[in-house]
Amino acid sequence: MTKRVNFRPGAVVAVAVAALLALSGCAGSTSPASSGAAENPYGLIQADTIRVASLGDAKPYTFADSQGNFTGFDVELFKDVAHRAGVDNVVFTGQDFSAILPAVANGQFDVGVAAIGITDKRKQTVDFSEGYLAGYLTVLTTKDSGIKDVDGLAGKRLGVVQGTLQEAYAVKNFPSANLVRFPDNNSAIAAVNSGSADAHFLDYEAAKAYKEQHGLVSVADIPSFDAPAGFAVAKGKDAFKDALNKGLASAMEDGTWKKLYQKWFPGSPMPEQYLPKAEQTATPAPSK
Ligand code: SNW
Repeated sequence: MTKRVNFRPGAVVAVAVAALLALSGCAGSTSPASSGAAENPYGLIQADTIRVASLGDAKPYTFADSQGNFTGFDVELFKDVAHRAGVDNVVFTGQDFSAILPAVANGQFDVGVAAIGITDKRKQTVDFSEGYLAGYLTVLTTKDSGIKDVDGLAGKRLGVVQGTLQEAYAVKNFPSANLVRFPDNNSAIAAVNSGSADAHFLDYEAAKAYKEQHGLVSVADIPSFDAPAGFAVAKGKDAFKDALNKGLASAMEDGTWKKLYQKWFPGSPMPEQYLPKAEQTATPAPSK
């Protein structure tokens, strides 16, 4: 039996259109919606780009420089890790801190990078990479505020950025302070400088930077080692999270993490757990 080959012009056009679509990249890297697992293994908003929700005023973790470019420890570390995961196009956008995790959870961004401490509560909203930074929460005030330690916060106006661990810590541990909630560090520091707040409670390294800039003083450093910072990703993006963890581990093991730490946090005590294994001493760092 000879099968009759039916040359229908319509069918030929349909095949040609399909081939063209495939070639033109509609099924490839630039199409957000139609990208399959093969072209977009990490399930990114756009396969060749990582969109990062971050902060413009958390120097030296994440901040926008005078040209508006994002830089800092977290930014450089994340870009290095993204490169190891095969993505070099990394776009940072500044948000209010309290907006970062919701925006990651609902898919407006691929990841949140902003010294975000990993906690069980936050894990209800997002997944986290392994930790990459563990440090202190610092109370910053003016030289003449009269506040000498955390007991001195009683009856004083203490700034916190909404949604931070500092806010939660202050609610729990500084019940006699009058908390003033700010959207970001810059507005809180402006309030301290103008006298409308007495102190601001923020991350150690950011406090150090503001201290140098405005002649402020720190009166308490509270360990936050139980909430190391991690990269926040939407729940269930396991391939993405695994790739970030793999990149992070190799950035730690080959000394890149250490180099960036020394660049951005000169003189600060170095958490040992992120150093190359050969450089870790036998005695583990205290966990509190
Ligand atoms: O818990 C610490 C961690 O140990 C390290 O010192 C980096 O900062 C923290 O993750 C706490 N960071 C705050 C938070 O997660 C504020 C973040 C911010 O202002 N960018 O709420």
